[in-house]
Amino acid sequence: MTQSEIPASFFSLPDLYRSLYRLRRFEETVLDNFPRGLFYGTTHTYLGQEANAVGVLTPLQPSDIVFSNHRCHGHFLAYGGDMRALFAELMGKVTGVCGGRGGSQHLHWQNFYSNGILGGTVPIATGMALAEKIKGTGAVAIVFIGDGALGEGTVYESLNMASLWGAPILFVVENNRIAQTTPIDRALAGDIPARFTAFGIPACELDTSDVTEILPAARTLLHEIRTTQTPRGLILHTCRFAPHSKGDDTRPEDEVARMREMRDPVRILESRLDFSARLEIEKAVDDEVQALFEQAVNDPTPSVDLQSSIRNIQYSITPAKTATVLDSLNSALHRTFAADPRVHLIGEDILDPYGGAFKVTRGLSTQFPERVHTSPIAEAGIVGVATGMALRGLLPVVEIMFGDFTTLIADQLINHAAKFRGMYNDQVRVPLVVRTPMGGRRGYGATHSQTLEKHFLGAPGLRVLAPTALGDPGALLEHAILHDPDPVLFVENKLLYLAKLHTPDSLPDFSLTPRPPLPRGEGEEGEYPAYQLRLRDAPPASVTIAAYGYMAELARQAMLKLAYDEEIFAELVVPTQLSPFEMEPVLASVRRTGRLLAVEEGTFTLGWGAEIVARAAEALGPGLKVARRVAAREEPIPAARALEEATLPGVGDIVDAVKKMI
Ligand SMILES: Cc1ncc(C[n+]2csc(CCOP(=O)(O)OP(=O)(O)O)c2C)c(N)n1
Repeated sequence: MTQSEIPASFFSLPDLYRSLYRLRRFEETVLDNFPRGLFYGTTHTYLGQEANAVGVLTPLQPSDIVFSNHRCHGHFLAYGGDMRALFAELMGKVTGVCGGRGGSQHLHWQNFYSNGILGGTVPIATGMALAEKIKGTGAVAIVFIGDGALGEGTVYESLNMASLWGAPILFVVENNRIAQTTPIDRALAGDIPARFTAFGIPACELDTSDVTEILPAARTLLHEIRTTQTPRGLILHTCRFAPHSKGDDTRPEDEVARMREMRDPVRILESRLDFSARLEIEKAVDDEVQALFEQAVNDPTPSVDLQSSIRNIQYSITPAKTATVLDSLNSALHRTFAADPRVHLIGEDILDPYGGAFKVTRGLSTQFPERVHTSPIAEAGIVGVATGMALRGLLPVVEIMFGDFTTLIADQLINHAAKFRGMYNDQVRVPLVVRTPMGGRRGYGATHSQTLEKHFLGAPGLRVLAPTALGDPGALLEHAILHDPDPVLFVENKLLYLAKLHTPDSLPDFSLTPRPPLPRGEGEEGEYPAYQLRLRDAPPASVTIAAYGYMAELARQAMLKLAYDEEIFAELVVPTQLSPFEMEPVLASVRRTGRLLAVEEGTFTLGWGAEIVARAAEALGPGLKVARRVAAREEPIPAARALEEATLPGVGDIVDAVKKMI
């Protein structure tokens, strides 16, 4: 449909004026009252840009999705969000859009989302659009960004994937020519439409504050997206009338005054309305805004009984049936794909016959070609896309080819996926699993050998799991994909892939106690398991070793050496859930032994070991006689075998550390 085909009756001027004026009065009320201390935190007002939100969002359909940014109030209200709830959210009230947990930048209601991390929202919205396409709902996604966000790499990863994969999404760039205090000519090279053209995405550019020009253009684009199931861009050159936030406007006053004179969306429409009708609208809106503001002022604040947004979940151990950790993981992926059509896999080089860098995904693209998506090299982008899919009801699994590249996805995991459940007041779930191989000892050198999971431990809302050769690591993965409601970082040690699975029968020297899956009581949820290994028929242990992943294998070898060479007996505790961390299995053992050695392959400073030693000291006081840590030396991991061995902790280091403690 072309613009000329849109019936004039599609919009009514008084309705549009009312919408614009509501946004205007809301933001003015916020700015006027900020100095009174009624609002908490910060705010980014939409003054001057109202025509964009009203123009773009008026033609929306109920199932369509909107992902907004820090400057989200206008988008939220134009979407149909409740004004009292928005006032209340800004005041930190329990009646707020997210119960006061989100604040000005973090809103979620119906199909509206916003986040204050620039650029990172774009792959998520792209993933949401793809999820709706996969589900066949006909819904489209709209993502709003400013000109400043065009500096973020994830935006281009998203344009690439949206174009490649035909995402039904509208990218709206609101170019107010300034990012906080930085003018566009200091921050943006080239021109904006060319950015869309480069990715084969048709884009429309408008330099207007007239909502009656923006609305038909947006409507046409949305119609095209809906019918072609491909993305579009909309570049809106616009004007910001107020400071970036509250008192931080660095622009000359006359420049802003000129904008107000020439480009005020409210005044542009005002002149086309009958005077008395306009006054009537304004009076009604003024009264409404004032009443809603006062109601919000009187609303209660939330109680301080903050609950953790992450809940522990129940896990049942399926008996190991396969030979190696790799087989176990691979067959688990096949099982999850067969069990649930919502499971999708995204990653680099995961198609058969290659089947992924470590072959964990082998066979999946052959058996489930529609649900295995080989991706561009865009780690942050694909985790964002998967997060969007998870938010919209799919069960995405991402493979990050090497764990070293998790530095690239840290923002997506920590600032987006892991936050949404808590930040949006428990209204959403992000059932996303990111799998990645970590670890050295293969001579891959400094950028393909690291153990980096410590950087993700303790991130609220994120679960970090590390499978071991004990039990069935595939069952762990299967549970994470199908049943865990929260984002999971699943850390697979490379050397474990070819390790044979242990069962109680295959460890003749040891007694293996898988910690029972914990329903702690009726309706209560448990944890992923921790295992405990003791030498059979040995005297009481005098030291507890805590280790996970491949280091648990080395610790097991060290236990044998210590017993046969030194007559020192140890107990080994092997958790599979590293974060949030459940100390009790470690404490139970240290209560018997009084000594704790924590072993990890990552570097020493601020590692997992530091955390559990500190927790043991807090919990046990003098009951903990001595503690030590074994970890990697703090240097880039060398490639040469002997040098790499000297850098990473080995059996000898564990034996030496235990001997020093006894
Ligand atoms: C990743 C990230 N970097 C920096 C910031 C801090 N910040 C918040 S808004 C902003 C300016 C954004 O400019 P633009 O994208 O043009 O949007 P506008 O504020 O003009 O609407 C900055 C730098 C942020 N929130 N997120």
